[in-house]
Amino acid sequence: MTAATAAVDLDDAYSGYLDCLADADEYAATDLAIALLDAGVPAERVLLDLVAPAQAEVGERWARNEWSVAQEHAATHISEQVVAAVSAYAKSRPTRGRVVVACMDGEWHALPPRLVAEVLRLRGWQVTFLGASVPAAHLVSYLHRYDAHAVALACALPMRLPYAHRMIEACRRSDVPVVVGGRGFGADGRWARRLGVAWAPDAPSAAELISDERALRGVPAARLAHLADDEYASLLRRRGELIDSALAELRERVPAAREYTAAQLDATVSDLGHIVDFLAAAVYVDDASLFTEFVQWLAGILRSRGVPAGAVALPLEHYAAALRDFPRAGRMLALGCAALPATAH
Ligand code: B12
Repeated sequence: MTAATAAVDLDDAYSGYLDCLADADEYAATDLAIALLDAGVPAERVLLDLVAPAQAEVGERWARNEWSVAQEHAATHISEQVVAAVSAYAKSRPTRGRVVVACMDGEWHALPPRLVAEVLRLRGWQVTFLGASVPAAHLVSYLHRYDAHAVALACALPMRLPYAHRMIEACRRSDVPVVVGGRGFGADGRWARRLGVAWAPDAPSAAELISDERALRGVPAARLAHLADDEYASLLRRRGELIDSALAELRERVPAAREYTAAQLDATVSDLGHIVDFLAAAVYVDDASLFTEFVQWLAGILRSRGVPAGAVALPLEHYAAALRDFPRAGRMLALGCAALPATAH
């Protein structure tokens, strides 16, 4: 089979694969992937041009409130099964050193780095995949024990960047080169550059970087001098108090909020917490776009669930008033408010 035919088949297969995910039919999904492999489509293409974009589409359907959390979980489980089946079919055997692949502490998006791990395996690396939320201290002692050539760390949520930085530094102290990836570092990897760590946009680039130890180690240092103003640390200390007071104001100003069910209350507290966490991460990397992108995303998520954008404006204004003595956070909150549709205010 030529590469061109394989590409056409993969395009056709993509919509069929999404149908399998929608029907929660893991047998059909696995058969479809194995049929592609039988037809000569390389395993790497099946992982990166079928499973990966389908998972991104799953996320879009959840964001538009077309799919429930349960449907997303079912689809993700099927994709995990398919990745395992593709890996078993490929039967790759290691010819190169060990690479440890792990999610940052508090990071539960294990499937994206799993795809990276399988691509590295296909390219001959001996891969140890540690999965979701690995505590920094445990990762470091593991690296010492197994003499890793490199460690690949995943972060899907920008709000985890301060923790990611701590973890990157811990790996560095054990002298193991680090490559990072995932949506959490920004589409162009700008927050990885800010943290002074090598970044790869996708699995093939990660494989190339890992083969080039000089490139991995020769990354310009972190640029975090702004942290001297202590805004990030103070914001973290005030997290609980900020969420409590924002919730109190919401209940005072929006009568419907006083009647929230336990589930609605949970979701509200979680959203109020996410606003503080994304703001803190934006302050950490000193980039307002991290916060404004999040605010627009949150407004979109709530809009598709029938919640007006005013529900985002109110806590932003509350936090801005409470954080009057925080110039950088204040500027980011103002930009966040401005990024909301005019109807929100
Ligand atoms: C499945 C899923 C989950 C599952 C994860 C299960 C699992 N086993 O992975 C669960 C249910 C746990 C989950 C939870 C949450 N999720 Co989620 N999730 C997803 C979803 C739908 C798919 C993830 C995936 O597999 N993507 C496919 C991969 C292949 O895409 P990728 O990231 O682009 O990966 C490529 C590159 O980025 C790169 N890469 C990725 N990782 C790495 C790592 C390294 C080392 C390297 C080098 C490269 C690299 O290479 C990959 C392949 O080439 C995404 C949607 C999406 N677009 O990704 C949302 C998504 C990431 N989740 C989102 C959110 C909001 C959450 C929650 C906060 C929801 C909530 N309210 O609780 C929680 C947070 C949990 C946590 N603390 O981690 C948002 C994030 C939005 C934002 N503003 O940041 C997304 C984008 C959904 C959306 N459209 O809004 N989620």
